[in-house]
Amino acid sequence: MQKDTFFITTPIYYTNWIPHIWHAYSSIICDTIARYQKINGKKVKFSTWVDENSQKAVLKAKEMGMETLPYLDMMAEKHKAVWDGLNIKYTDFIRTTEERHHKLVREVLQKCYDNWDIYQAEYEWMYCVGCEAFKKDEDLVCLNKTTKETFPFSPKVKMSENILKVCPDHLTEPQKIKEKNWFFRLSKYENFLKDLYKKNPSFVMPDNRFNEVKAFVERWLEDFSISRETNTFGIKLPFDETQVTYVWFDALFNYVTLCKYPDSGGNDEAFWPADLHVVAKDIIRFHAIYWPAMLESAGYGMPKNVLTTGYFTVDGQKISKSLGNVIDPVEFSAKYSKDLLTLYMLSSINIGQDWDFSEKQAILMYNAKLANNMWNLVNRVVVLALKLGGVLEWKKEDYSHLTRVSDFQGDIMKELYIYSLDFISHMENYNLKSCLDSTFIILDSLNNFTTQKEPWQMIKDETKREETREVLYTIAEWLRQVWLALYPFFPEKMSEMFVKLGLEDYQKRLENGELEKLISETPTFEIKEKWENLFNRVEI
Ligand code: ME8
Repeated sequence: MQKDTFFITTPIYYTNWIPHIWHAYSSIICDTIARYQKINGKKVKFSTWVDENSQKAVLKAKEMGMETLPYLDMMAEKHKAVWDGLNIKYTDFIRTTEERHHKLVREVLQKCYDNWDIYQAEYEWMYCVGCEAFKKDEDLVCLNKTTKETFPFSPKVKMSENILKVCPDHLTEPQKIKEKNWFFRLSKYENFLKDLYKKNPSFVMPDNRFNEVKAFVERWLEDFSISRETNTFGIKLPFDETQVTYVWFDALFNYVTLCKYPDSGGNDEAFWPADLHVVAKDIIRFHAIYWPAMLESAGYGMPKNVLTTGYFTVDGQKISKSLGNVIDPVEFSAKYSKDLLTLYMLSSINIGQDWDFSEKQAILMYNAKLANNMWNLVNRVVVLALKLGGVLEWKKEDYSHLTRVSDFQGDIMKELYIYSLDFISHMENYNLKSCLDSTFIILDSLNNFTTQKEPWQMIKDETKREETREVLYTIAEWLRQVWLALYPFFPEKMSEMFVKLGLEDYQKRLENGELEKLISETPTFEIKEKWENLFNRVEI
């Protein structure tokens, strides 16, 4: 039986800085998918917010001369302001310093401990605070301090004051740590993981990332430390209060806290297992290897899919504060529009690819696809419909060949029918780029259809009034279908257009999960006046 719930999660973001454009990418993907599931009738839980028990945040607070907790309060609000500023419609928010999360993590740690999956051992390792992860030589690169060049590490390279062994992402030397810690017996779960991957061929998406995960598990799984002796900030282990939980062990369980102890005070356990975790490639091992093993140990079911995004650069350069190319997503969307940001992010690349963020490309794409392709067509229909009194009515007998798509006549109907089916399948597979691509192809076809039919000529001929109405109805009806499809991407603009078409209750009905019903209706359109441009061209 199909579940009537859908639980989607963003990573919970570190609070050593305010979310930037790349964090917005993950959140916009989740927002679009969550909105689609909701209009499609599912009960949706969409969670996000902050990962607070990290050393990075403690160090950052210190650097700013603040106590840790007030610093975290301040940052949590700043993060929330970003998501609200972008109209990300999350349903659940979590801070990992919350009591409910401490409670859950201590419960699951105890379960894993009772399950003989946690043991004590002494180790000496390298730790990168930037990644909040343990590192081995093979995870590091060499950095020439003078030239700032990096090159692969090998035991033959002689380290010196000038040649350092650093984390490839943060270009900092990892700390050397020697501690007596508690370890999670990951090695015990090797067969379990292999089996899980075999039974769920799309557990990690896209395939190339899944192959990397499988290859990693194939090589060797090592137990990992789940506690820290020297840190004091974090969740104390229930079986050894002198140590705090390693930030990743705690952070991953945020997804379960949200179901077991939801903010509403009730119980959302029906939402577990999660349907989709959206993460970037930097944290795929945590989500696809550690996480299922930890869940299995604690007695929870497995998430359905992990969707992995690539990494992006800005104008060809790695994003960094020192280069000054960090983009604030709220500022960016205020300068242009949220639609421009969404369109560019979701239709430039397939999810999973690395890419380069370019403001110029974003503008060009918006102008071509929304300002020209879509808006010109809308404007044509509106102007011509007004000349016929503004009402385009569904005439059951006369138009039966038009929207009863199974009886389609002519190429445009066939194409539209295939589009509808493809769109759903792309959405269900989280291929957001394909959803948008196929939509813009359909809009091209509708534009061609309009040019061929020339309703602006037809309208001049009294004897062709009915035919003109029929052509305009076809275009308007298919614009309606396209807008229903695009609603999860551009909810405000689509709602506005529905209202202008005389479909006042559409937003409400969509939010009630009536997408399917709306698709099959054949409403009357009532255009009252000329529309102001909703997709103005942006000058570069
Ligand atoms: O890793 N390109 O938090 P984080 C695309 N707290 N996406 C990027 C990116 C880039 N250059 N850089 C970051 C953490 N991201 C942990 C997660 S979850 C239980 C704990 C996005 O603040 C991407 O989604 O470092 C990545 O997974 C996330 O930000 C990491 O955010």
